[in-house]
Amino acid sequence: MSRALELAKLGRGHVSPNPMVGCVIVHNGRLIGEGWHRQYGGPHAEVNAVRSVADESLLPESTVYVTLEPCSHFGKTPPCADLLIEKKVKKVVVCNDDPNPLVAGQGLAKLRAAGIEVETGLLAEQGRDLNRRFFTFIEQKRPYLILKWAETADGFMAPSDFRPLPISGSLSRQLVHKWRTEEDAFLVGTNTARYDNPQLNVRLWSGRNPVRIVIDKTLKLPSSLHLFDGLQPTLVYSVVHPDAETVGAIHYIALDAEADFLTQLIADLYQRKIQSVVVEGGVGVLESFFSSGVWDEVNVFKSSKVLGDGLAAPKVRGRLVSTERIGEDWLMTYRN
Ligand code: AOF
Ligand code: ZN
Repeated sequence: MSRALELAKLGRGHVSPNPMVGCVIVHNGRLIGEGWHRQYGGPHAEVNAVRSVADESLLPESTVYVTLEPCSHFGKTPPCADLLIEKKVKKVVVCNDDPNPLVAGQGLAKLRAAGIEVETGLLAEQGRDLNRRFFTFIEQKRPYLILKWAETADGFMAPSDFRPLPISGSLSRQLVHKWRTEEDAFLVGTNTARYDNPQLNVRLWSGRNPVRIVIDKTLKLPSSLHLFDGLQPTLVYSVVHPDAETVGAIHYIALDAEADFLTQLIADLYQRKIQSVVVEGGVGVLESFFSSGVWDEVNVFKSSKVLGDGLAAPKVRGRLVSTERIGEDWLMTYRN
């Protein structure tokens, strides 16, 4: 199952909003096949694993290790449970049950009804951690929310005059670009959009661009900003009515000024099937997520630079789960 989890990870950045799933097939203690869900809309892990087996006559004496309950529904592909039944595999060992209402136990029930031995819960905690975005999205009906910023050794996020000043080092910046290929969307507030003029695209890594999200409540941001270059899907949230709902790749969404802004924003992102969002700042937006209590993870790049004065970074909440050296910075990760 450890191997299956490793394989599952190879789908990162390619399968959202589907989960990352890996599968290995073992005959008499020998690995005879393996596969993973490589691409959204493509074959599931079990299909790829079965296809990789050279001698299918071994399958009735084999055990299938799969990180997610085999599906029972006709989605973009036929049900994996049916495939395993058709191949008459002996046993199926599963890491996590599939919370997707289209499956939710029916895959396991189908296998058992066909006389296949089924075991569940092997390395379940690792599996849930790997697919925490998928589980949060399905179970809580909202994207997985990651708050991220860089701060100086003395706790400042920017100089007081808003002048853009790199705080984290080049390796940290490269890591953030890698994240941009893996997470569905990156969000910034009005001041960050205006003063940092971020592009929120992928330049220092290779992979697909994320969706950009900008909060511009009164639609006052200048159209000359990179965010409005139309080069990648961009969602602009306001509380005033836009002139047009869609301008090329830019979508304007007017929320109800009387209702809670973040609650509506998060619900809208869920409707758009955005499974994970990295909130990049600024301080006001980060603080509002902290106060709402609706967030999952914090990533802080702590630099050794000292500013002496400036815009104070938010006070971190949550429990520290890891500390990692990234070039000259420390990356501290917290979970809610
Ligand atoms: C599996 N094996 O490798 C994956 C599964 O639209 P579809 O047909 O691709 O179905 C997507 C759903 O199938 C997804 O939401 C999840 O419930 C399950 N994913 N199931 O048996 C896999 N990726
Ligand atoms: Zn499937």
